[in-house]
Amino acid sequence: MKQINLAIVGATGMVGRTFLKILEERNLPIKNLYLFASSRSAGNTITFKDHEYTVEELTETSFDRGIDIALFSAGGSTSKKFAPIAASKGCVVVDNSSAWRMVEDIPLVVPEVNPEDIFRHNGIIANPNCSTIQAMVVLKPLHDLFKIKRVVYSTYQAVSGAGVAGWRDLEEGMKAHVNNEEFVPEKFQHPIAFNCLPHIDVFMDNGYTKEEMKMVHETRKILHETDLPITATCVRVPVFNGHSEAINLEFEKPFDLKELKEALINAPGVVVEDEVGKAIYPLVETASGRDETFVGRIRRDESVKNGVNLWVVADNIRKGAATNTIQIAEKLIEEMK
Ligand code: NAP
Ligand code: 12T
Repeated sequence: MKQINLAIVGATGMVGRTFLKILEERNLPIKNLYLFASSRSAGNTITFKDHEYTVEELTETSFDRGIDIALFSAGGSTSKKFAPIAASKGCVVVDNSSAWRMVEDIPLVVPEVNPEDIFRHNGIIANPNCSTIQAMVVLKPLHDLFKIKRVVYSTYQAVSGAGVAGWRDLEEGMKAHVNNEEFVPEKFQHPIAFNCLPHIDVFMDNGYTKEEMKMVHETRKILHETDLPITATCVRVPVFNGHSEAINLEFEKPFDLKELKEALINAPGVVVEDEVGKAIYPLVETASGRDETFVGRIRRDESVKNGVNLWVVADNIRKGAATNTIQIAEKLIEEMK
C-alpha cells in the first residue's frame, strides 16, 4: 500500500484529536503527517505514535509540499476558503464541515452506504453531518428491501457535537448548578445542564434549524432519492458524547418484522441490541467509544400500514465524524498507486 502524506486541519479540536487516535488504532500508512490549526494553537506540540509534532498555523501555502490527503475539521469558513486551495495543489480533501455537502458535484459519502460516490470527486469529498451518518447505515438496508416512503427523525444530541466549548458548557454548567452558582454559557444560548434545547445550529426562514434541514437534504443526497419526504426535530440534551435518534419509517412495501431485524443484523457497521425483556437497547453509555451504530426498540408503528419505529445510537465524534472521514480516506488510499 502507498505511504501517504497526510494533513489534519483543526488538529487541536474535538474531532481533530479523535482523527489522531483513530489513525493510530487503524494504523494508516502515513509517511509524513502535518498538523494545522489557527494561530491560537500554532507552536503547540501533539504526540502521535511516540513522535512529537508541532502544530502549524494554516495558511495559503500550507499545501505547497506534496500532501496527498487532508482531513478538514475546523469549521465551515475555514473549509470554504482552504479546501479549494488544497485541492488546487493536488491534495484530496475529506471535509467534515457543512460547507460543501450540498454542492452538486461534491460526493457526500457514508462508506457502508454509497462508497461508489467517492471516486466522482474533483478534489473535495464531504463527510455528512453526524446525525445523518448514523441514520444512513440503518436506513440503507431497509430502503433496499422495503423502499422507504417517509422518514421522521427526532434526535437527542450530545454536547461533544458542539466541540470543546460545548463540552465545557455542560461540565461547568453542571458544577455551577449543584454548587448553586451562576454560570453564563459560552457556546449555547441557554444552560444545557439539566435542560433540553430544541436548537442546534442556526434557525432558517422556514422555522426549522439548519441541523434539521441538513438531515433532510443529506439523507436524500446519500440515498439518491431527491424527493423523499423527510422531517426532523433536533434537540441538544445534557449528554457528553453519543447521539440518540428516534426514527420513524414508513415503507412502500409490506414487511416482516423478523426479516427487517435480520437485515439490520447483517448490515455493515450496525449492531442490533434489542432484548427488551432484559432491558437491552442502545445507550450512549455503551455506544460512546465505539465505531458501530447501535439499533434497538425495533417495533411496528401500528398507526400506519407499513411503519416501524427504531432507536439508533452512535458515537457522534467517532462514526459521526472522525471514523467516517478516515474510512473514506482508507478507500482513497486503496486506489492510490
Ligand atoms: P473544536 O473542538 O471547537 O475545534 C475546532 C478546531 O478548528 C480547532 O483545532 C481549531 O484550532 C481549528 N480552527 C478554528 N478556526 C481555525 C482557523 N481559522 N484556521 C485553522 N484552524 C482553525 O470543534 P470540533 O468539534 O473539532 O469541530 C470542528 C468542525 O468539524 C466543526 O466546526 C464542524 O464543521 C465539523 N464537525 C462535523 C461534525 C459532523 O457532523 N460530521 C461533527 C462535529 C464537528 P485552534 O486550536 O487554533 O483554535
Ligand atoms: N452545529 O458539521 O452543534 O454540520 O452538534 C455538526 C454538529 C454542525 C456540522 C453540533 C453542528 C455540525 C453540530
